[in-house]
Amino acid sequence: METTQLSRVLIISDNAFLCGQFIGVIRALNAADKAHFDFAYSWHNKTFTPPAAAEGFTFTPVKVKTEWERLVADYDIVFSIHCKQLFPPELVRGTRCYNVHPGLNPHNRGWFPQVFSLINGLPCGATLHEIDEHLDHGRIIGQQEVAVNAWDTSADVYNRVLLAETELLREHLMGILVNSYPTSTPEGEGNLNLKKDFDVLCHIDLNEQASYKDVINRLRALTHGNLNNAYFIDETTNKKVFIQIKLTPE
Ligand code: 0FX
Repeated sequence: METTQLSRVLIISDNAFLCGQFIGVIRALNAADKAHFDFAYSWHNKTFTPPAAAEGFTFTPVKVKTEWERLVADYDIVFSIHCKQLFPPELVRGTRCYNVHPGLNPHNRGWFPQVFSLINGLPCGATLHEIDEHLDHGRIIGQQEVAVNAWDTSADVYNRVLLAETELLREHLMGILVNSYPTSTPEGEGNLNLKKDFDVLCHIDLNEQASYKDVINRLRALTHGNLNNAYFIDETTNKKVFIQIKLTPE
């Protein structure tokens, strides 16, 4: 009897919502297509709780920096679904690696893209791409820009981006699994933001001069639900005072 080797696919995610969405996309695949693949799930971030959609699945913790050799040996395809770890070059070269990124590469690559888009006006959206040795940089498989309204906060735009990421996965997953998909080169190197850039933005210097437009953009970029991002230091108590903005279109 002929036996066909299953392709082994690893999904590494630190984002429960998107991981749940991805599981939904996999579930919706045609049963005959799906039968050729064996899916496994990993995470790293200690605060990660597997989504309800993953009930009954096993999530194995992984450290890609030290475990890349095992991953290369064990998996044909590795997906980063908002995995907070940077894939080492050995992993990227050793097996097919893909990233779902909450930004429109090459604009505002890196940390919290929509936050920076709300400040610098660069386009924002979602990108599904091959992982290369640089951050959010590889060949692009699919992209979707999202609209940004004058009254949007970071959370409003981010929620749109998550849906765009899900759409991209739905559209391109099968092509990636069977290793047959077109790609395009990103339009240049763009710009890259790191967590430390976000941290700098959060500290509002009360003596800084700026236009109302810039102030409103910075505060809406730093308003994300109830998270404490933007703050100034109260001179009397030396305590941080956190700021959120509410914008209501008529
Ligand atoms: O998973 P993720 O949406 O994405 C982040 C990076 O932005 C992304 O480039 C990277 N590929 C991925 C692995 O990690 O991040 P998150 O779930 O920590 O945050 C989601 C949003 O929440 C973020 O875009 C802005 C907002 N946020 C989050 C934190 C932790 C804040 O406004 N302040 C915060 O302190």
